[in-house]
Amino acid sequence: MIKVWGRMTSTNVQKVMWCVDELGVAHEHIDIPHGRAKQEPAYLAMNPNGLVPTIEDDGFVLWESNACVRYIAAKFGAGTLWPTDLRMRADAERWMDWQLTTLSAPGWTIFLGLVLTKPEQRDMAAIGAATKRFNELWSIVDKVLATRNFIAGDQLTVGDIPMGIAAYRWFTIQVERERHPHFEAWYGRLTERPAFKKNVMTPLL
Ligand SMILES: N[C@@H](CCC(=O)N[C@@H](CS)C(=O)NCC(=O)O)C(=O)O
Repeated sequence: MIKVWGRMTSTNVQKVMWCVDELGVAHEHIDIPHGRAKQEPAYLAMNPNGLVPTIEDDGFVLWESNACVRYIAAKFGAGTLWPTDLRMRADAERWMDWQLTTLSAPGWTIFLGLVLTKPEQRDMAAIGAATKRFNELWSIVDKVLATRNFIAGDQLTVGDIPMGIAAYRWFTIQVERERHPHFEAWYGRLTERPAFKKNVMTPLL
C-alpha cells in the first residue's frame, strides 16, 4: 500500500494521485492542508522541504513529485506508463524534466496572477509575457503531437502526466490561447481518462 501525503489542489500531488489511479495501485491518500507541511515535525522528518507530495512504500520514503511518479510507474507500470523501450522512456522522461525546467515558471506566473491575486493588484505585463511564452511552448508540443497520440508515442506514459496537469490549468484559466489543434486533441484524449477526470479536473482552489 502506497501512502501519498498532500492536498489535492496541488498540481504536484495530482501527478502522483493520477499515476496511482491510472495504474490501479492500492494507495492511501493523507490530506495535508496548505501550509501545514512546514509545521508538522513528523512530516518534516520525512520531507525536510515542508512541501507536498511525499510518498511512502513499505518503509521507503520519497519526495519530489516527478521522482515519485517515476518510482511508482517503474514499479507498477512497466510496459505501460513506464515504457520498456529505452528510447521511448527517455523521450517520456525528457518531457517530465521540461515541465519542471521550462513550463512551470510561466505556469506559476499565470496561476499566481489570475487565480491567487485580486484583479486590481495583478501584474498584467508579467501575466501577458507568461501567456505569450506558454503559447510558444505549446507550439513545440503541438508539433510533436502532430505525429503521435501521446507525448512519447501512441500510448500514455509518465511524460504525459506533468504535461497534462499543466494543460488542465491552461485550458481552465481564462487566458488568450492560440490555436494548437494537435495539442488540443491530445488534451481531449486526456480528459476522457477516468483517473485524469478524478484527480486533475477538479477546482483550482
Ligand atoms: N519540486 C517539488 C515542489 C513541491 C511544491 O512546491 N509543492 C507545493 C504545492 S504544488 C507545496 O508544498 N506548497 C506548500 C503547501 O502546500 O503547504 C515537487 O515537484 O514535488
